[in-house]
Amino acid sequence: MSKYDFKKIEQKWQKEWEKARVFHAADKSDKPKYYDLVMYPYPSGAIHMGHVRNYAIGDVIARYKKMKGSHVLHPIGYDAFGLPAENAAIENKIHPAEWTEKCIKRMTSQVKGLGISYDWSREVNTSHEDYYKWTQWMFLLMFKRGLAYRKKGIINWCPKCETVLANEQAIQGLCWRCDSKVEEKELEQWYLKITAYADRLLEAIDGLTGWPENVKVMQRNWIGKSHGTNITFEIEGSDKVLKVFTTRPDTLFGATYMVLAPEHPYVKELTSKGQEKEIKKYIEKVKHETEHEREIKLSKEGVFTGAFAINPANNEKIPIWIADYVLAEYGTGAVMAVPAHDQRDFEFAKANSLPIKVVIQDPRLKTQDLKTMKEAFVDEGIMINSGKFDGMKSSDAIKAITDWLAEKKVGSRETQYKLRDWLISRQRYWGAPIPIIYCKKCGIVPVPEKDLPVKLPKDVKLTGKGESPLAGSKSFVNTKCPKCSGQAKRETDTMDTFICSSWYFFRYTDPKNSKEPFDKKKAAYWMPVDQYIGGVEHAILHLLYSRFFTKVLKDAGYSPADEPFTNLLTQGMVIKDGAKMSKSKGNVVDPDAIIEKYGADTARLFILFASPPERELEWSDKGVEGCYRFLNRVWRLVTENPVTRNPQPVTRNKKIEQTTHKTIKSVTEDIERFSFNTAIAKLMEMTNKLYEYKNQEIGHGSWVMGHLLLMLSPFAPHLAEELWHILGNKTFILNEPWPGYDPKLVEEEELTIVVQVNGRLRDTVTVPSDAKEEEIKQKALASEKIKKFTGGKKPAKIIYVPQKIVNVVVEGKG
Ligand code: ANZ
Ligand code: ZN
Repeated sequence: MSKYDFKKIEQKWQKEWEKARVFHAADKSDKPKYYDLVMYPYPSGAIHMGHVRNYAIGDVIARYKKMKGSHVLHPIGYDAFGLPAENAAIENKIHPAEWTEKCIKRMTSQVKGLGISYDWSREVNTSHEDYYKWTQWMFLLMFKRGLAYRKKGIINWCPKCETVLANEQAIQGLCWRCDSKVEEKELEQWYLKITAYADRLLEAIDGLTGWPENVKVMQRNWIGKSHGTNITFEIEGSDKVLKVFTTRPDTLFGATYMVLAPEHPYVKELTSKGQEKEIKKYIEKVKHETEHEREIKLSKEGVFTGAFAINPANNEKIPIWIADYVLAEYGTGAVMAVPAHDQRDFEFAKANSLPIKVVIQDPRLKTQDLKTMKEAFVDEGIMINSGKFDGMKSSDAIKAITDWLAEKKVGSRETQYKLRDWLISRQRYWGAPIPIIYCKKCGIVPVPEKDLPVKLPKDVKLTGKGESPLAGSKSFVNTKCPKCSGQAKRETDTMDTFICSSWYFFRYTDPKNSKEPFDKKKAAYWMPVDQYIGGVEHAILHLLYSRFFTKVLKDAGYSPADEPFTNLLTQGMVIKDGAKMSKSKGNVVDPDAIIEKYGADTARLFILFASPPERELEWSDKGVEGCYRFLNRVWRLVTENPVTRNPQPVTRNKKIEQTTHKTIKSVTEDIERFSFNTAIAKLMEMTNKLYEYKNQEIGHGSWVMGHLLLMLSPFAPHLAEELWHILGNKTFILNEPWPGYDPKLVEEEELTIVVQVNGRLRDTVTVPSDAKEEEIKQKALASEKIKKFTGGKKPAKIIYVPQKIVNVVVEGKG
């Protein structure tokens, strides 16, 4: 059997499309705009199947929307700064810029080979001066608005990457990039004040109706807003006071001790002579634990400081301890411990023989016996041992006790967030230099906008060790103060590359602008992104940062949109033999090999057919083979049909026409809900039906086949384009309107079937005219009336008179 020459066809149309600029998006149009965006890739060297999947999904949407009459923006570019290029460059002894360009060249040719409808004229490269100039501009905007600041702090340090990580990049205590155990260090660093936007970032999540629920939950948890009360405790024999943050002020009467984080500023002066040695030893011990380890730690170790606090509710004297389960950076870094009602405190009290006092009665029990109590009672209940609050519901006491404390001026309502400011300094070379100058006289001076970009120097030695490589370039470091013209030094850290990707979707709207990061009007036209597609691994980092940047740009008058991405699709992973495709697992299928053997159309079709976009996709060589066979069937159907040579409409074939209309309806509906796999299945079905007429002149034939190709084109664009032209069309298929259908022709013809039990009419059922025998029998048996007459017995026999009667025979009754 003849196979179609995919290589020739695919190359031919990729050239033709480029020549005719079919994918070019003009800045304006009368049509409704549609901004379709896939997460731009990191130029690692070669694309993998995850990329192919991402781009194939994005392309179906772009092509479909365009044919549906939208003015589509579908851009691509490279997230080109970053550590891997720097490391690879060190290893291969070439400059990261050169390395990156090489990778981009290769990947671009691979992506182009897929025939994705990108407007390449809008390509961005974040490592080019014309881009990072504006990344630096974004930093200055943050600085101007009081959202960029420098502070000394405890930071996450990856010993392997030799750089600082943002909180979000130390995932469960491991480096997000290399999985090394993260260490803590104290360094002076630049931060972006994302916490100033915590509330807005949180509140707007409810409005993201086009986002998957799990991503929204992750963002909410990351921001971690919690309402509670700050309570002030006096310290015995000191004029200092201790503040705690609690979400359970109703348990105040049950606070039997306090715990400070080992880093709490009061620890030193609160520690009594006798406890000094032990406290010191403990602090030394926990110094190297990361925050995450501390959060999940189960050991309930701590040390008594020797000092006591006074519980403001009942004036009881309670001991002050330190323990690593209290985090320095959350709340006030101190807690009141209520072991009867908090499980962590309960375990700590048991382990250290501290008193436990029940102040909330479990409504299911008469009394709570401390001796037999096995765990804390953490639910709501009735207040006891709590003075004038006894008898109250604990949920009401939260407010009542807070009011009472406020009156006594020892408490106030408080809101806390888990979200921290974003640490953006990186001690690496391959990133955008932070545009800041330090002057002895003037202090911190931002680089004036006219002096941007602060260019990366070339005379730098990359070692991958310790300090920022920029510090080694004298010509870079030494400069003049923009204010006083005196000798000054440049900041030598570069920015976290997540800053580059926090605004690239704005740049696509105006990628060549040399006067501004982008033109406000152009951004106003295209933004927000209508559909964003990418991996769920970006659910927190990239998506939260992009939302933050968009809000700042809106406040500064640059963005019309408050949220960057109206709809978000998180694609599933590509797996093989049950595991994620990865080099380390050795189960990678190289896209190049598949394209070489079957062509890009087959690769795209398989990836879209094998699984709905959000789900995992299990690689299957047999599946690929099947998709290839299908495309060949379409090829032969069109090329070998007599009508192809004689496209004059002959007599119309009502049945085929109806099939076509039905297929249009369901494929359209499937694409609308991104159910690409079922859409493809319907095209396969239609092809099978047309095969029954393969060697006849299908009445109305070129119309039918043309419609098959129009619908196939978002999935297998090269083959569709070639056959479209073979049918005699002169236009590009992408410029054709998406086909509509005639609702009258889509209506199902139905049959009414009589259902009998033991020969007597008991019910009727309606079924589609083309329903199969088995389907009709099942429907008859499912009838409630019939069930009543059969008494639930298994029928002895079912007689079927085609298109008329189902007779159910049961023994005994009936
Ligand atoms: C007393 C208490 C009694 C608490 C009780 C809970 C239950 P979220 O919801 O996460 O905000 N806490 C406060 N600051 C802390 C810190 N720096 N490190 C560790 N734990 C800290 O949790 C707030 C609760 O976490 C606070 O309420 C406090 O314990 C603890 F029956 O105070 B609670
Ligand atoms: Zn100066």
